[in-house]
Amino acid sequence: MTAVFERDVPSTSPFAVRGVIEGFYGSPWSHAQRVDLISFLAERGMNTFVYSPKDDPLVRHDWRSPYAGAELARMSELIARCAEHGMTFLYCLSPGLTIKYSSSDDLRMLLAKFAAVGELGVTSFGLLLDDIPARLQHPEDIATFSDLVDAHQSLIGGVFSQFSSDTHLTVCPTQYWGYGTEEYISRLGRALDPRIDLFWTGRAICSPTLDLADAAAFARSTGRPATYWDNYPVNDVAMGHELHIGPYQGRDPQLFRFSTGIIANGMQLFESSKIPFATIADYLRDPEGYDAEASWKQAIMDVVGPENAADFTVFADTVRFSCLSADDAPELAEALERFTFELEYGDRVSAAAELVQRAESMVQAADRLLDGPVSNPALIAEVRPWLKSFRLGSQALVEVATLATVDRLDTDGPTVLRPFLEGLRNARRRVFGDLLDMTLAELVAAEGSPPATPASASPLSASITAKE
Ligand code: LTM
Repeated sequence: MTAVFERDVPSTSPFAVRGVIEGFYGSPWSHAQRVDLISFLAERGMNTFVYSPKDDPLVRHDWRSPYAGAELARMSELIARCAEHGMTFLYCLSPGLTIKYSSSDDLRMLLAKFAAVGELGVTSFGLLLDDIPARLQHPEDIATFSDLVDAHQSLIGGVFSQFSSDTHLTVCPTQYWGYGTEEYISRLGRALDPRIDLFWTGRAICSPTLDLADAAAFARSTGRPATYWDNYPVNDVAMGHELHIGPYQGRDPQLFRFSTGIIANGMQLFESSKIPFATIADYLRDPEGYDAEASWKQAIMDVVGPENAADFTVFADTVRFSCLSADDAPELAEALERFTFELEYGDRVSAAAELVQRAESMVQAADRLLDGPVSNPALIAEVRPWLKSFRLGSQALVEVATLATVDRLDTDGPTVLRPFLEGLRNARRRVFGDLLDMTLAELVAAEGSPPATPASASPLSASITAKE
């Protein structure tokens, strides 16, 4: 890609921990992407890369197996790259699916794996106990421990007691979201050495807001400030049809008062993740001065490249939905509200002309991004399915406005618009969200409309399948 980051990065931030976690389910990032990410984050004042791909067998299912050969060499290089940039490489293991808490062999193997990575120069480790059985499973564990908290206290204590004083441990508890005052987390927090940090995702797994009062409650209840594992922009598992490229928002500007910092979980879509990552870096550098929209505009410029930034922004404004934003397509929503009102009470023809113009420019933006040339082809390849839905939806809007111009929306709308609605639904990509679906569904379902004549059927609707 050609975009270059040229702004000055102030070295001060009120957050001690500022970074990204590769902590999603799905295909892990490639080695080259990780190397690229480390400099991308460092340039923006981030200081931590957390290595914890859920589907890297050596992190989770095969946590006991050592690194060797090419995998060892790649791990060494990542660690060296982080060191070059003054960044912390936080290496995590997720043994909770198969570990026997009462087994001294398992504890020994866990320590051996951490020690082997430690020999490569790592001094920050993570013990991740998220997404594992919430009850003890092995009969020996049930006989040894009173409950999961007891077992976790023993495991974490057993690991931490073997660490040297310059080695740092962060734990992801099994209950990693909520009020922070629930029994598991408060008991575990009170039992652990205060030097151990705890990951916490906020009120929810994917939290719309991170509030100061919640952060204070967590700190009071667990005896330490939270290290936020912020599940944004991650879009794994059931969120796979969403594209999370909107700006970071909903985080209290004074969160640093009760937290060590924020680690953002990425999407498998690596290039796309850089847009929200850049805004997260801006928030972390200066949370009180952070302007989400200005930061987003700059992030798009940096990641997409100036040549395609305007087109991309038109598209990106229609895929804003995420746990951080209930709005799918704010600008278009406003335009459609105006159009609908004018159709009923105002100047139908000029309202329709305005919508035709907007929708046609959306189609043109989609065409330019889909057909290229573009500055960041890897990014466009990742978002291509969403771009195709964006183009299809924009074409549908051209049809809506064109039919409105000749006052044939009620009569011809159902036949002309049905293929668009079906095409968008079949594509299963969240673009425009409910906004366009509801608009089209209403028009398609309009009662008493005679079938469209061949003359009024749009050539666009006939070409939908071909274009796909
Ligand atoms: O959030 C945590 C602590 N664990 C997992 C993540 O690995 C996953 O990426 C996110 C989003 O699905 N949810 C989790 O529960």
